[in-house]
Amino acid sequence: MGSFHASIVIVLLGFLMLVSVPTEAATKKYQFDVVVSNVSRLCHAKPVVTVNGRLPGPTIYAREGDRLIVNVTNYAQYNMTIHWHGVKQLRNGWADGPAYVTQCPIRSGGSYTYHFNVTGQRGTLWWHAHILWLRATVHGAIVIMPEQGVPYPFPQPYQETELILGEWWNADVEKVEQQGNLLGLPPNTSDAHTINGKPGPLFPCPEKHTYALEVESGKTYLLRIINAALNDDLFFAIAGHSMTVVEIDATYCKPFNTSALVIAPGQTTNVLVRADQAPGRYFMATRSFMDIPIPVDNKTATAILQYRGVPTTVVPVMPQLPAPNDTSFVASFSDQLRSLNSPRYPASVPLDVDRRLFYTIGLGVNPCPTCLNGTRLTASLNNITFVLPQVALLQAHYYDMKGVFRLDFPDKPPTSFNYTGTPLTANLGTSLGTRLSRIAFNSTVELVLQDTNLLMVESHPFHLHGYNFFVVGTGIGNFDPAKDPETFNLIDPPERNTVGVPTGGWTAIRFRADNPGVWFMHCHLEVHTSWGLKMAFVVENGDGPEESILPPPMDLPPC
Ligand SMILES: *[C@@H]1O[C@H](CO)[C@@H](O)[C@H](O)[C@H]1NC(C)=O
Ligand SMILES: *[C@@H]1O[C@H](CO)[C@@H](O)[C@H](O)[C@H]1NC(C)=O
Ligand SMILES: *[C@@H]1O[C@H](CO)[C@@H](O)[C@H](O)[C@H]1NC(C)=O
Ligand SMILES: *[C@@H]1O[C@H](CO)[C@@H](O)[C@H](O)[C@H]1NC(C)=O
Ligand SMILES: *[C@@H]1O[C@H](CO)[C@@H](O)[C@H](O)[C@H]1NC(C)=O
Ligand SMILES: *[C@@H]1O[C@H](CO)[C@@H](O)[C@H](O)[C@H]1NC(C)=O
Ligand SMILES: *[C@@H]1O[C@H](CO)[C@@H](O)[C@H](O)[C@H]1NC(C)=O
Ligand SMILES: *[C@@H]1O[C@H](CO)[C@@H](O)[C@H](O)[C@H]1NC(C)=O
Ligand SMILES: *[C@@H]1O[C@H](CO)[C@@H](O)[C@H](O)[C@H]1NC(C)=O
Ligand SMILES: *[C@@H]1O[C@H](CO)[C@@H](O)[C@H](O)[C@H]1NC(C)=O
Ligand SMILES: *[C@@H]1O[C@H](CO)[C@@H](O)[C@H](O)[C@H]1NC(C)=O
Ligand SMILES: *[C@@H]1O[C@H](CO)[C@@H](O)[C@H](O)[C@H]1NC(C)=O
Ligand SMILES: [Cu+2]
Repeated sequence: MGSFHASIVIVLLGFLMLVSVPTEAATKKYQFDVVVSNVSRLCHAKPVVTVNGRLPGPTIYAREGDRLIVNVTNYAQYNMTIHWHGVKQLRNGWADGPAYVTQCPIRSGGSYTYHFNVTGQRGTLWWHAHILWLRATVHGAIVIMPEQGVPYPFPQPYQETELILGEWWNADVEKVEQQGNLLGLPPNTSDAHTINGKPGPLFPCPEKHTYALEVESGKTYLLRIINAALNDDLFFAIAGHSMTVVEIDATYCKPFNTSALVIAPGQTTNVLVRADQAPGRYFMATRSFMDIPIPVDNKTATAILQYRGVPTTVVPVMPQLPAPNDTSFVASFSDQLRSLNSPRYPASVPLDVDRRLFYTIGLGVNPCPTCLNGTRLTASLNNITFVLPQVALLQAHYYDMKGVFRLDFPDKPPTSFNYTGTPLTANLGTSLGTRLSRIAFNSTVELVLQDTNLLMVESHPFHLHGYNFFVVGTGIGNFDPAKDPETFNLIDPPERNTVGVPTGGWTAIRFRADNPGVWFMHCHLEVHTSWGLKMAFVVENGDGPEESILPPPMDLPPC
């Protein structure tokens, strides 16, 4: 079924007017078969979990207002769930996907059909597995076009394409995760980065797996860039070509030109690129950003911007990426991000705050008698290492099941200290718990995420499910509640679903809690998520008929 929009041409006093009348939303159906496929990269062939045998998986194309029906059938040996990253899932947490948060997993041999509507959103998002480390190979793009007849608020590109940045391990990624957990140490870093699943020709392998984008001289292209890496913030640049950033996390932003960009796991960035250089071959390249001395995959993945007609024997030009530890590039790039805030796409920033939250991000060390050092690395928010339950939190909330979680997640850390002062390396234990924070329906929330020097400082991309939020402020050092709010941008702050908290700094976000449900919030570095850097909000129902959680679907997987 196509999208039903009647275009009525009215000839009036010699003026030709095109009026687009939306009539009915379209329904788009997808079949996702979770299968194990033999994939070969970097001279290594291995069985990996994929959707429909593809890496990256299929792109979901939708139009704002569409209904999506995705039947996920699990033929793999692992339990599976799929998260539609950035889709707001209004009243519909049942389709959100994080395992043991909004649903129990789809077991091997089972199916679950995700039903959701794309309401009031357009742009680039993505989907990924939300269980274990399986999103390393189970991910793909979601492209939401504006409603029929509604143009982009930037020049119409000649063509558009998705660029999915990823990470590849030669070993089985679940073995890597398990080994880290057994030892209590950080798991092995990846062996390569990839662009659309391919590492590019800089890797010494006979099979050259390279993505190439053919362009025509003088034309403009829209690149939808997605960071699907598990653990790495990434820089991205194209040799010789400037990029105009026009959208982040499926919200339009004020356009600006840049020679490179930084993108954290979970984020998306749309850029316009004009093929305005001498016809040739230009590398698009991506490499990690890491501004503390810990092991990281520092290898560069490349793809090729190929001008039509240029022989493929021409050696491509390499772009200049920022230095791997270029914190100031990241700060100034982030500083340029502003919501478009136009009459059609206003930035509805909450100006008054009903609920103020202050969460410290900490790394830690807990006892582990079976681990190599007798300890395991851990992570916490307000000193709580989140423990996933055996049944899903949303069901426990909806059916009022007792004993699954507590609603006493603290609004501030148990003790205040010099958060980003000298490294604290003693007394690094945390308390374990399944503790959630209750938020009143439609209240406005301000959350300050404060990095700490417990063990060490590090940057963390935080993702909130069920909402977009406004990034009203950020800074280095300790957040000062007396002074810092004066500097908040409440006019056109960037609106997104994943934001980086800088190394040894803080980030303040605001959102209106108008979507009832149980919503996960976590660091999008999978290594930290598995160490417990996560929590969930319980947003209560409102009083109105359209202000409560929808009933669960019949095929919701049981625990
Ligand atoms: C996987 O592919 C490699 C080469 O591409 C091949 O050598 C190997 O036999 C395949 N394994 C399976 C289980 O099909
Ligand atoms: C989902 O797909 C599986 C496998 O094809 C099929 O058995 C099942 O009936 C489908 N579910 C729905 C609701 O269509
Ligand atoms: C999606 O929208 C349709 C109306 O177009 C509605 O019937 C359906 O309940 C909605 N589904 C969800 C999950 O919100
Ligand atoms: C992790 O790396 C170490 C050192 O290179 C290696 O011995 C080990 O086998 C790797 N672990 C996995 C699960 O691949
Ligand atoms: C970006 O650069 C192009 C020329 O390369 C220029 O036409 C355009 O105005 C610039 N856009 C912004 C937002 O600065
Ligand atoms: C990348 O990391 C490896 C191992 O940590 C190191 O030996 C190498 O010098 C690094 N390469 C670059 C270009 O920084
Ligand atoms: C970044 O790394 C370079 C090379 O390793 C080093 O010389 C420089 O001091 C580092 N800069 C910062 C700000 O840490
Ligand atoms: C754990 O032990 C290893 C090897 O014995 C050592 O290199 C590492 O620093 C220790 N890590 C911690 C967190 O204590
Ligand atoms: C916090 O620690 C930093 C660095 O160790 C120090 O410069 C600063 O004065 C301390 N702040 C407070 C309030 O003690
Ligand atoms: C965190 O909790 C543990 C266990 O209760 C405690 O030992 C530690 O002092 C706490 N740390 C902080 C920074 O509050
Ligand atoms: C939420 O509160 C705002 C501001 O008071 C109000 O405009 C809006 O109608 C409320 N929304 C709902 C769904 O109650
Ligand atoms: C798969 O999920 C089910 C339901 O939660 C659970 O009982 C089972 O232990 C899980 N299997 C594995 C291998 O984790
Ligand atoms: Cu993190």
